[in-house]
Amino acid sequence: MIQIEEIVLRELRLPLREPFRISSGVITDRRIFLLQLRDADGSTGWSECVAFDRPIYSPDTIDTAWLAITEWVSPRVLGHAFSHPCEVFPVLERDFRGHLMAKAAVEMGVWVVAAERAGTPLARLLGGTRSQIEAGISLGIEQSPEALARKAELALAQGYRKVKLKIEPGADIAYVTAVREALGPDAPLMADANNAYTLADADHLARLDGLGLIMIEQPLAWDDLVQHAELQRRLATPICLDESITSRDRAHDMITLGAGRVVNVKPGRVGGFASSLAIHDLCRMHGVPVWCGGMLESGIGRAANVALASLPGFTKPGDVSPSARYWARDIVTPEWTMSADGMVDVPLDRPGLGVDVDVGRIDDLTVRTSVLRAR
Ligand code: OSB
Ligand code: MG
Repeated sequence: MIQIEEIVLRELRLPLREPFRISSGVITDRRIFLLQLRDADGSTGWSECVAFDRPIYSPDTIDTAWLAITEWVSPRVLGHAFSHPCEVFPVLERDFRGHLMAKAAVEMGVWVVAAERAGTPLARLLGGTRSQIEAGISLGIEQSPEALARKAELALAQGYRKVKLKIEPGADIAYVTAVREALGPDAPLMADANNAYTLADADHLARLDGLGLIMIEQPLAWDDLVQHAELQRRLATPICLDESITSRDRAHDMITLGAGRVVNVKPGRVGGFASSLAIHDLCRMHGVPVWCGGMLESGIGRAANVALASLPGFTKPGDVSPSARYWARDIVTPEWTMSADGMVDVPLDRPGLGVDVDVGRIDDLTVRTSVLRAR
């Protein structure tokens, strides 16, 4: 039995080494939202709520997630006994719409506590089978095609097994072409538009077909499936859905409609690990590859992603860069690193997240705290 008695919410500021620009906005100072859960026996687990400060990716924000966790999520978990962390998500979904990143943060924290209690690495508790995962890099929109091509060359030289380019109208064909020419015909390249296009751009997007992309991620609206299906019929490049896949049901709809051929799974976006596992299992059954995306997480959220990416259906490199790419200094030890051939080790030598959380440094960076307890 797992019974969570206390959840401590904290917000910290962690400046990104470089601003990260996607079509819908730019992220500079990352506001980081951390949770520390404690159960009745004193086992603790950390988790990260991956929402941004503004709703530029999904409707969730740090402030709405803080409210949702305080008012509606934590009361359904605190003081309640669960025999397995899989039982948490259904309890959070009952008569409670949306707020998936808030639900995910708590649900994933319960998984971490359960792994700690069982003396099992989180990756193993989730059903992970790999001891290393393949790393890809996601490159933000740059000032010029040349600037982007230089970054992409560097990424390939560092060993990354996939290079993802953020695109938007005005920063697409010329940018991807410059990178393709710099990297050569065989380099594993893809693009991510974060909803910057409409179906009216189908002919324009079809020009990407000549550039050998492994996939194009979420070109159309953040909550669309039907128009993506129409676009997929007009593109040779496989569409990968990110924002639109918020549940196993939406993944099923994607498959039924032919709205995409690949899924980027982010546990925060879909409500946590149980939902991620359901999407993984469904996609695997249908032969649809999945891979683990990123949300510019600190080392705590990254640990969750690495554990998830160790499952067998995660057959393409994730958006998982080492700590040093994002931060001057991460809040975990050891920091996340990548080998020269683009692999990240799944920590399997210890229970839980597999990294030490630097509580002293977190204390120094914390700008607000709230302690929630079972009543
Ligand atoms: O769409 O995957 C995305 C970052 C911010 C918002 C949306 C996305 C991303 C990334 C970054 O691609 C991935 C990472 O954490 O490195
Ligand atoms: Mg994306």
